[in-house]
Order: sequence, then C-alpha cells, then structure tokens
Amino acid sequence: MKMSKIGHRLMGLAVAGAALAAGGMAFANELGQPAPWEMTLQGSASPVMDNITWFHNFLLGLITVITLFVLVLLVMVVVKFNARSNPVPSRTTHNTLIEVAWTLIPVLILVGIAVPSFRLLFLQLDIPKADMTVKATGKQWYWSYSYPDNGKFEFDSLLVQDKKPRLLGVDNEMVVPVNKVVRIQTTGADVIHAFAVPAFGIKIDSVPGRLNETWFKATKTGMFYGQCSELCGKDHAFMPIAVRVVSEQEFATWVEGAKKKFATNPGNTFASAGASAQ
Ligand SMILES: [Cu+2]
Repeated sequence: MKMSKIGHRLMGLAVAGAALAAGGMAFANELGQPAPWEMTLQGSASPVMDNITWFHNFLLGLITVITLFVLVLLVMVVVKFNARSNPVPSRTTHNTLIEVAWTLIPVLILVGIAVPSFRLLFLQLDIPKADMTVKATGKQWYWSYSYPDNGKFEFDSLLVQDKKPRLLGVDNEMVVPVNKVVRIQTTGADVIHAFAVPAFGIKIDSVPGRLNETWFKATKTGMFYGQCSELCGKDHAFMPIAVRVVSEQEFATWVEGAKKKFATNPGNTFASAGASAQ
C-alpha cells in the first residue's frame, strides 16, 4: 500500500516534469520575447543573430568534446595509474610526438575559433549601407525614438503596466520595415543605459554625450522585445524596448500617422536629448 502510494507520487512527479519539459519546448522557440523554461538563445530574426546562434552552438559542441576528452584522460589516469594497479611507475619524462601534438592541436583549435569569431565581430561592427536610421535615446526610465530619415518626428515609449507581455509592453512601439538595414544610433540623456534586442543580436551602451551605432536587418515581421541592459537607476527594470517589424507598405502608413500623432510632442525638438547630454 505504502509502496504504491510512493510509486504514484513518483509517477505524478515524472508526468509533471515531462509536462514542464514539453511546455518549455513549446515556448522555447517563441520569437521576440523570453519564455518560461527557455534554455537556448531567443529565436533569431536577423543575420547577425543567426551568426551568433551558430557560433554559440559551434562553441558549445567544441567545448563539450574537449571536456569529455579531458574527462576520459583523467578517468584513465585514476584507474590505470594509481599506486595499487601500477606499483612500479615508468620513469619516462619526454615524448616529443605527444608534446608537439598537445601544443599544435590547441593552437589549431584556437585558430578555428578565431576565424568565425572575427568574421562575426566584423559583421556586427561594420555597419552596411543603411536604409534608414532610428535614434534611440535612453532616459530615466523610458526610451525616446526619433526618425531623422522619415520626417524628423520623435516620441516616447513607456512601459504600460497591464499590457502583455508583462513588463515588456509599451505605449508607443518603435516601428521598422522588414528586410531593411536599420541603423540604430543611441545615446543617454541622463545616465548610461543600453539598447538591447536579443532576437536581432544587438546590445550597445547608450552613453550621455556619445552617439553609439549598431545595426540590424529584421528578417521576420512581428513584435520583438528587449530591455535596457545597463543598471540605470530604480526603474531600470521597467524601461523595455518594443520593436514592431512590419511590411514596407505598413511602415509607410505608420510614418504618415506618426508624423501627425507626434507633431505636437512637447519633447519633439529633434536631437534635444543629444544637446542636453553635451
Ligand atoms: Cu536604462
């Protein structure tokens, strides 16, 4: 009776575990936002993030193989060469072949890591010819976006308490067209913030008095969320970044609406944040 009760509980636990795992799997690939039980990187929606994901998986595979190899060697040493099984140790001190191998192979591995690593670094830092620019200004504690190429309007983007997804929903999203190279220029109006959107593989500091640049090309439409990623004060956790990626036509329509909607925005002296940061 007692055993069956324990068995029952164990089975319940197993089922719960499996359900959680399955739930995690189902959520893991949700695009543009974090998910419960997520173990991998967020889904990618830009060429840079595709590369980051590939590089991460490549390194994870490589380090797994190396770690297992070292573990096997250690186990062999422990089992074969302990005092009991190997009472008379060999007095060998050098083996040229092995010494050359254990110098050369790690060098080759490092070169194999360096090549894709530098390629990725150049992809991130060498900004291609931009189709448009969005300037993101970090403020305590919200973001302001301005569109210098699309009519010089600027608006604020604040967290909306009850909006889903929780702590990520904002009143005015940043909107960009799909498959266009968007240059992000960012600065801080008061303290250092950081503009980060995982699905696009971007994270860059927003520093008062400086204009930092990065870029992304969103390859999918939809909502993509990020957060300020530099401790910036008491509401640091409550200044999300919400990017809505739409078709080119929808973007043009949005620009027309935004120009009117934000025409009377009190903070709409273009690049005012940059000036106040000097
Ligand atoms: Cu911040």
